[in-house]
Amino acid sequence: MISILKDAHKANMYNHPLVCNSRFTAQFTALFIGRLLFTTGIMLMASFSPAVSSVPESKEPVRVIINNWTSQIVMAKIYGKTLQSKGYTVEYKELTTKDQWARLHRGLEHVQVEVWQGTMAEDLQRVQKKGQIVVAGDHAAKTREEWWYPSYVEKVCPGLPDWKALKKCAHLFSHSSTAPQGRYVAGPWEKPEKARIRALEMDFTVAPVTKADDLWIELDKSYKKQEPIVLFNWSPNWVEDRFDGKFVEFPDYAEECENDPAWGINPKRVHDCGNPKDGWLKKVAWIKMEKNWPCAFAILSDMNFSNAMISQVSALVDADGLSHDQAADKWIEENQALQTTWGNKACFGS
Ligand code: TMO
Repeated sequence: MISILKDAHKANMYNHPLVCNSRFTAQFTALFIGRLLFTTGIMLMASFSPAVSSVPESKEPVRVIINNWTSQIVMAKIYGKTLQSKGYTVEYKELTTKDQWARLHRGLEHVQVEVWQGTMAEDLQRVQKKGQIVVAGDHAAKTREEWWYPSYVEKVCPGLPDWKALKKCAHLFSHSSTAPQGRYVAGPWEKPEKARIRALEMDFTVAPVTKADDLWIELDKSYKKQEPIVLFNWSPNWVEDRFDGKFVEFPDYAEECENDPAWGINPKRVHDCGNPKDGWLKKVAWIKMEKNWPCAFAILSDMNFSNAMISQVSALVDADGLSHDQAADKWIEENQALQTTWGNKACFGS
């Protein structure tokens, strides 16, 4: 069969089947149909190949920032694995939320999938002014980062979640590390907590942990003994699915609260308010990303997590014990239909 086709092909070079119809043989008919299919194939490929073959647009690694709390790490991996499935080279870089900005600005890192208003708004605004980073859209999730307590605390401190009740009960939260003052267990992210405590004249000392996991260890210890504890927490997070508790209600957030001492209940100090209650959650990229890797940038732009989705990915790790990679793989496996819609236009042509 192969030799017949070869011969037919040779003959065809001189006797085009369309011209020499009188000498048509079965061989030529077969060849003609074959050619037709082949040509159609080529034409189809030609019309798609520029977009397909250009992804990945470059072999240069796309560098994805890994911070230090679960949902961010899992979502960074979901993003990275999505790129890898399209042939991109992906590198991860562990950085604190403080250190990430200068590197994004210089293009040493390219993507941060979870920028929270409560902890990062000021830094984002500051670097955005320098023009080297862009926001690749917001997630649907509404965020909150605030002091939080398990519900049983309300029994011994009536009036919660109002902050004035907490202020009155400060002594109940006293701990060997802070006695006689109440202990506020803070996260490892820089926040003006001391300034708030001072502005609201609360009898608390900030006791920061060095990594997010330690927050849950402290919560667990107190929970088992049903001892009062107030700690930094955020939403969406797995904690709200597995523990019954509430955020403390401080005076409502306003931008002036951060820079105008006259604003708010303490006329002499800033930070006499709580964090935003329905904060944004943004995806941020290096300015040249869209040009260098349009498909990867489009995937980032389309990636959109709701509150429930974020709690779920963090619970896979913090409650169910999967590794970050396992959680990302599991999420991708269960959400393939959604994942394949990301970046479609830029990745496949239109
Ligand atoms: C940035 N974080 C979600 C830990 O508050």
